[in-house]
Amino acid sequence: MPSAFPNISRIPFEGSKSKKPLAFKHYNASELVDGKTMKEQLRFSVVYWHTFRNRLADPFGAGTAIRPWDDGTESVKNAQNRVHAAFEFIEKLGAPFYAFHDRDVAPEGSTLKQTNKNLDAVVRVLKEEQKRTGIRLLWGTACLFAHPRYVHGAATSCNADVFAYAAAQMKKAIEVTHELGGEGYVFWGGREGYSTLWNTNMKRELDHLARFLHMAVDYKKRIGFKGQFYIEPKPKEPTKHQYDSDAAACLNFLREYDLIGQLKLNLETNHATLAGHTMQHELEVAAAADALGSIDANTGDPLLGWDTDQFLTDVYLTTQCMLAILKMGGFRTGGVNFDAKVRRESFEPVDLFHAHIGGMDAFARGLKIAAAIRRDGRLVEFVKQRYSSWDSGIGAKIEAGKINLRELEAYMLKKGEAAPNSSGRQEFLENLINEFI
Ligand code: XLS
Ligand code: NI
Ligand code: NI
Repeated sequence: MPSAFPNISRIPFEGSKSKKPLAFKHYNASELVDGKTMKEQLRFSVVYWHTFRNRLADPFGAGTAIRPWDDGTESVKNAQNRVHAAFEFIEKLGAPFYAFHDRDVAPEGSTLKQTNKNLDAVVRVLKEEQKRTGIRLLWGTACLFAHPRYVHGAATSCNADVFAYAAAQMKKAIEVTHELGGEGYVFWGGREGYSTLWNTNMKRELDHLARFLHMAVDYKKRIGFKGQFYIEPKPKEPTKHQYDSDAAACLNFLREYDLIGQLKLNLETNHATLAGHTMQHELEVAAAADALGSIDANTGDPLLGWDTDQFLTDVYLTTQCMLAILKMGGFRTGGVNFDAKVRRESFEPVDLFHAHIGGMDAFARGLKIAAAIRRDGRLVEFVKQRYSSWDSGIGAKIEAGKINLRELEAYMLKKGEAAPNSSGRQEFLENLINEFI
């Protein structure tokens, strides 16, 4: 097969003084930060769907992407050829991982049997390429939202046969992920939600979603798949309301249906925005429940109303992400997965490199800045001091559950008034963070 990117060689690290566009200025894979190499800390992953399948259409116009290696057909042969282009790209970029939906890598056939056969034919090539390059699968997933059969959802469809089809498709996708040594498997609730409550039995749909996930957990154990399961919150798009709307809603759902501990969260920056939260908020919520698993890195556009999934280049945001990741002791099974696409106007193959290089450099800076903030210690110390009234005296007694309402009343009646508050020092802290950026 001819090279898909003949004029591009392996992207080197050149340092911050470099003016070469196809070089890393900050991501130096082998450099140690906080005891691990950048490669180990960041665990970058390239997504198959946006990077190799997205035609760059928008709601107002056709796709613009020029992808010379792709013949534009839905044949298995074309899908197999595309694998070579994908691995050439990921290898030249130097990302250690990739992620896919079953239908990104192989075309749908006219029956489930034929579809599974198509998938197997492409998985063979993926396996060969993983072996040749050492690139690994961060996570796999099933596309349970694109085909018209999923118009009313998959696990939450009103049509029981659709649930059965989705279950069979998911079973196969878990098997394939397992076969490829995948480190995880993601459940993003594509159309698991509603567009109007007039036609929806919400309780029944949620029960079905839980049943679906329990089946997945059981099957995972049965086949000995050791990868991490993740649930990916998103509040809307494509449905008006998605059941997995944000980190808190996901955790509540997992607890209610006795699934907590079985799934961690895969948090996407732009989904946090869509939910009306910050990514920092979502990260904190997940980490507090020991459920922070992986990150889908991207961003929306403040002036556009749809899920643009642009590459994340905001160093302030990557710093917040990496602070949360370092705080929990680093990624275990997850990574920084670029669930992002180039813009419609950036249609040449080389733009895929510019986009990923920018994202990787932004996260490398975020990592280095976050590590420096932690080494400096002032931020952590400030927060620690802010809560020091809980470390002894009345605070310690409340935390330990050693005091009741009557005793608290007696304490305050004697004291007369609460101790004075200290300033929250928000501006001081913002300035402190900017010292490092
Ligand atoms: C869509 C989601 C999707 C998941 C994988 O908004 O981000 O791409 O990451 O199904
Ligand atoms: Ni998304
Ligand atoms: Ni995503």
